[in-house]
Amino acid sequence: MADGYQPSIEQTLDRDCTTLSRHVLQQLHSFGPEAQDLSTLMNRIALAGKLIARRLSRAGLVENALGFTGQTNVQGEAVKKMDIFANDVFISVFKQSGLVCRLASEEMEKPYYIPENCPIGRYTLLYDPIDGSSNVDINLNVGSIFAIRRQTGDDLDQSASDLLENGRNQLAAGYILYGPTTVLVYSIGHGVHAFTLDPSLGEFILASENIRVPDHGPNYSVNEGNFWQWEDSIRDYIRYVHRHEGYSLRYSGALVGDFHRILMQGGVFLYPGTVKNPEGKLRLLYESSPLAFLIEQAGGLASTGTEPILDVIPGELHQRTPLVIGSREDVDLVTSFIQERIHEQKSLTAPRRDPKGTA
Ligand code: P6P
Repeated sequence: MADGYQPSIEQTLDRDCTTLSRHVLQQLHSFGPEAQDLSTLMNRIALAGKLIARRLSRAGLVENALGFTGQTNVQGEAVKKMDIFANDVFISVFKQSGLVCRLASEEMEKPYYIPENCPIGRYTLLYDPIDGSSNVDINLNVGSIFAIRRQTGDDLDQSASDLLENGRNQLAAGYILYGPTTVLVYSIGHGVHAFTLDPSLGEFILASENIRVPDHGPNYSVNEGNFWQWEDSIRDYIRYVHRHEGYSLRYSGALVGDFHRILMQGGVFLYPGTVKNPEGKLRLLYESSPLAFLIEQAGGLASTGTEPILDVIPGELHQRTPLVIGSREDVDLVTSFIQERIHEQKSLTAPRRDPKGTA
């Protein structure tokens, strides 16, 4: 090739060649063993996303793809056929990988151990295989949420107790949004990046790098049908946004889609505790914590309402927490109403001081 050859379409080719696995290595500036592991892990997650997207795109045409299985999962929720399909896809893509020994899923009471990968596999996948599955049968967006943690110890008793750690030691976190296009958003601690599945290539191609959530946005995303089950502080916040210009309620019933809107446009998503579920509905380890990792990487906040999600140490695998997540200013506004009520409560219950000081 002549010296000084300049490919004419270098930029376009570079973009089309910036696959997920290449992007991981670029971010880590390394071809070392851990970088290669993470690159391979993300590649396998991308494969799971492609397999699930393909199934969803034909769900209405394929026998036995839609509807309920008739079973109830550990969450007490009716299980959809797509939940099981997606759950098994993630298990399959990590077989023969030598990387992932355990998978902890919303759909499985205990972690699944891949025999040939244990105990050499040093990573654990925590995931919600299909989040928002009530949307599947009506062709609305659903998602998969994932987090990768390092396995500490051999876990020979299969208690998986090392998973009961806060979310700050997640190696990677992200989600796949199955919508008009299939989008994979992830972070390995070096910013948040989005890839779009190009069906003609069968590859996720880089779409946006270093996504930053606006400090404030117009969207608030919450199921107002629970209004009467909430604490007064949350009702105070809802009354505030009802009375002030510039707020729009957007709620799809699928966390991943609602979160993606908040990430891209700003605002706040809330799933507070209710009378029925005082700890909220969303699960910490494979829903709130991965999204909290992402939103903090994007410059936003994620709170239980009283403490950062990433600081919460779960007591059990499927622990739930309330969730307030999104733009910094909007999360702060919600938590300010919570703090105000806590302060009010304290002043009401504080021992009264006798003005004469004789008490
Ligand atoms: P509700 C879906 O079941 C899910 O776990 C999340 O994806 C979603 O944000 C939430 O529950 C919806 O719950 O009680 O508003 O229907």
